[in-house]
Amino acid sequence: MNSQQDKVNFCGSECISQAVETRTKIANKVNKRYTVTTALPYANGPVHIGHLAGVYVPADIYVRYLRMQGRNVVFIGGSDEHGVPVTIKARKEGITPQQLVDRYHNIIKKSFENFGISFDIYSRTSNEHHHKNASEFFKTLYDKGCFVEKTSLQFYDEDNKQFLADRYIVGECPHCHAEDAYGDQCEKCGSSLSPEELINPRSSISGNAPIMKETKHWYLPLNDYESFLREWILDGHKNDWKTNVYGQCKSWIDQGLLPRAVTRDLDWGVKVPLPQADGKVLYVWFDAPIGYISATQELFENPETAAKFQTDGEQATWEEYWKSEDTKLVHFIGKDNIVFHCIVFPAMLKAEGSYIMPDNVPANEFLNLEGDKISTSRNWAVWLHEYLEDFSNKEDVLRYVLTANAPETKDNDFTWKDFQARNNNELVAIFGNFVNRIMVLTHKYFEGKVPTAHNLQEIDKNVLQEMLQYPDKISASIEQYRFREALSELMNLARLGNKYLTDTEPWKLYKTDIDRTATVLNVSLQIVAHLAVLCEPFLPFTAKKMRLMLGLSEHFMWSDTSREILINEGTALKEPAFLFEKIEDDAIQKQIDKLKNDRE
Ligand code: B3M
Ligand code: ZN
Repeated sequence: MNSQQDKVNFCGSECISQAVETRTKIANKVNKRYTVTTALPYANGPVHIGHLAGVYVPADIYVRYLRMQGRNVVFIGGSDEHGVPVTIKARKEGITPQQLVDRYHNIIKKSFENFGISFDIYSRTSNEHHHKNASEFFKTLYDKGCFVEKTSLQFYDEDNKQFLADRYIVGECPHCHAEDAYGDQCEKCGSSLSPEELINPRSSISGNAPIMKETKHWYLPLNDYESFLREWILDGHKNDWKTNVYGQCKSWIDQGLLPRAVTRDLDWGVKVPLPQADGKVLYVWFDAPIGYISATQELFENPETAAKFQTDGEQATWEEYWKSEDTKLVHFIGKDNIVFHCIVFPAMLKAEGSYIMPDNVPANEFLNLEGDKISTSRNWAVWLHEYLEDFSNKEDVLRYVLTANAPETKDNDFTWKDFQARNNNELVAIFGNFVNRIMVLTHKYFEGKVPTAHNLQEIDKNVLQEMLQYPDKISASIEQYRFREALSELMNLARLGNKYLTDTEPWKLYKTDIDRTATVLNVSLQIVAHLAVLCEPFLPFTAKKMRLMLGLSEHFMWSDTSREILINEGTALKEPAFLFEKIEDDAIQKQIDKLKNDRE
């Protein structure tokens, strides 16, 4: 008979002290439902570590954590397949825009799957459903009289008989005088531009100087939403939005908002659904955020994917996730997308009238690579699909490094040396080593079965008590979008385990006191099991390996970690296997050489 069976704590329930209090505080903030979106990457190239660090890993940590809390959450992603960069690249390669986005959508989708980004749906904006939905959204606003129609002079390429929107026009930047600034932005100094500001503009298709020609477009008068935005963001979110996000919003609003064109003269995109709008499509930044809504609709229209989201046997609807006040909407994005998610899209939703506003927009800063800006055009990037060719089964290592070094409050630098150091000195030396030592000792002394804990000494009680503080520490950090801090707390729990081992030295005890050895290993195994559960949001592949290795059949929830005992005595452990392995200098040198050699 197994005396530890069904016990959750060594000393009875009264010792779950303070931990519960903090947890209750956090639980009070629980929302009925969560809609978590991630910026839709442009399907004009594969995704790199900057994407993962800035948006997808933090969002995935957040969502996995919410699910482990038993919260009701939909996690939305998809490819942004419109916009001028897609058409320019397709033209260069001599293929259709559709062929181009088909290629990259599949590569991107696969990369996210490979890294464990656990979307409930990963959709795309070239699909029929989205076209219909975005076009209806536009029509609703049009019918309500939300747009202003304006005729203006715009650049036109006479050779190609085409208006030159956004990136089709290039010229000298009026601010930093870089040669090849685009009509919508200078990549050198980061200023956002409008085409007529460019010095010596030319068509990026023919290279010729364009003429000016009249054209009509529809504008969303952002100026009409200024007081709403002021109240909602500047008064309402001063304390809970990140300072970088709040600061950008404040500066946009204080500068004074202007009407923004939501249509373009292009043939690739969602057709403007008006009879007088032949040859015009919705501006990519108008249709793309609607893509979040389209994807949610697709999720709930498909009985297979919708089945997961029933409450009390009732089928949920997409509207609940976008229109109900008890839903918390969170957009994960990079800093260059702040204005669109905090100003333009909310103004669109407000204009429509039936949608909720995002509760938070935890935008990250940028990740640089070896001291230089990541650049697709200069091929200065670590591409996710290529990383896995060289480091197969090391998805969690990259997730770990990108979280530990995430650009949460300022731009950060990814270097291969730091990647190696964090793997070798943290994952291997602290986390992996602790787990491995306990596994090996249990096999050596107790035939791989969780031994019985006898009388607990002060040191055991203290370590257990301290262990129980971690779930709340990690929760509190995650709920505030501080993922680096959360991860470092997880590592502190592994450090605690190592210290306990050093202090108790079970390998010495074994010679004189088997019962004491058994107790120390039982307690250590509880720490290992807690690590296995708490690491899941950050290191999902490792969590799974650990569950298998520990022979844990149950898939634990976050609240289970308030128990001291997660693994019962007598449980048969599998053979110890290393969770992480050392990365040698030559593997790192190879990556550095590759980066430098492939640079364009
Ligand atoms: N595709 C820009 C980007 O990838 C854009 C995001 C759309 S989110 C609706 O940075
Ligand atoms: Zn510039």
